[in-house]
Amino acid sequence: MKTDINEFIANLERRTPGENEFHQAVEEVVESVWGFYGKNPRYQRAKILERMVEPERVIMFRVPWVDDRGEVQINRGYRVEFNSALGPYKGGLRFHASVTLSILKFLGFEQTFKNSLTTLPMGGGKGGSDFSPKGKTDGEIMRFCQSFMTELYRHIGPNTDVPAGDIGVGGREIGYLFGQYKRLKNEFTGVLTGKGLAWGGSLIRPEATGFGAVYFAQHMLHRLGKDIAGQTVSVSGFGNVAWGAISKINELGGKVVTLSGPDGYIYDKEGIAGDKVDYLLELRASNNDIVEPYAEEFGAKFVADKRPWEVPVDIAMPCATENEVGLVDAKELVKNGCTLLAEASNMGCTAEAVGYFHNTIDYAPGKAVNAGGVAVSGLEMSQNSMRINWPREEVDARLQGIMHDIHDTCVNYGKNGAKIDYVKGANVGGFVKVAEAMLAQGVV
Ligand code: 2IT
Repeated sequence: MKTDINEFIANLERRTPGENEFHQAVEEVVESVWGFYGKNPRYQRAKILERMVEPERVIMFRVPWVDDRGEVQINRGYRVEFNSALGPYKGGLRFHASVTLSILKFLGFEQTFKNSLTTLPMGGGKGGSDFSPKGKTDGEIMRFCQSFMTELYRHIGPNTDVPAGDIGVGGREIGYLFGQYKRLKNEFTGVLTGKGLAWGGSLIRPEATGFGAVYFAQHMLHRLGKDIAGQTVSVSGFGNVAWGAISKINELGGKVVTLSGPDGYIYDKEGIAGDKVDYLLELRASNNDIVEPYAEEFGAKFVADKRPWEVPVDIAMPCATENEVGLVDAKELVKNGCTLLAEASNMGCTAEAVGYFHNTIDYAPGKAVNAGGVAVSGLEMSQNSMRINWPREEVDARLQGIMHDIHDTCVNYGKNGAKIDYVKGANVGGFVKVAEAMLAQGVV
């Protein structure tokens, strides 16, 4: 090949200085597909990879709003429309103080391959704002969402770009965003997913990311002749993804012993079940973004300013945010007997941690494990187009089928002796369809 991999990465870094999360996400994919790319002159001639790392469009805008004291606040809004080879741009909106263009570009880039893996007709996109819902009132959140949508509405649409939730954007925020879109366009349409059940939402969408992640982990375990029943699991985060994963793990007979927040982690050796799972919804609705109240409510142990990976478990499922498992955490997990890590957060492990898992335990990346969320978003779009609502069993059966097929794709492209390289499997499996579609659609 004319360009070597180091040159490719060096070019990327030169063109996108300081975008560290984006570089991390691209490097992982490029390393996985480079061999395959090298054997396909058709792809090289069409500069498929070079085009894939350049978003089709990036929109950045001012979001002014007035807080409860009457003071004017200014945030920055974004939508990265990354790749539309397979369908309308699709991906969540993240509202969090840490949001930068680099983070949204890494998420939009990953989303393209994840959406391809679902087999549903969705391109990749991501957006959000550095607005933090922490400590805000419902009224402030509504006014922020309305101002955000007052600019975003002109760029999106049910056949163009269909946002959904991510960190800091749940049912409440989707409601406010949808209301403003409907008012501005005078159109009731499936422009967002994660909607309320009474107004176009799909059953299972709130649970889908967590349920799908556990279905995927079960497939990994079954391949090894194991099952999640009877296993102890550590989970990070306490939001929507953690909630769905914990519910499904309990249903299948596993036990979850940890949760975490920006303030630290809780260890509940009895297991997080029953009322304790419902309590997570209250914690999220409080807008405080701390997990410690769980320990007070249920008499569990709280460990300040630490991550839950020091707790000995059989399985780890990060459900919070990027780079939440580093090399030290990875070594600690393996040393304490953990044999499987299924990443429900996007890029939950650092590149060093992923490298360490490669030679030790079974590890699967977020773009495969957490694809159930966007998959059910895709099913919500189908239901909206048909103007019908499928029953719970139908959506769940489709979700299970999709997770099964994603696991098969990873096994198919990721064979590495007796082990499966899930990183390679997910990246190559996701890449092939996008590459073929881009090739067919010409130089656009
Ligand atoms: O990271 C993700 O896949 C999501 N936040 C869900 C995106 C979606 O469109 O449902």
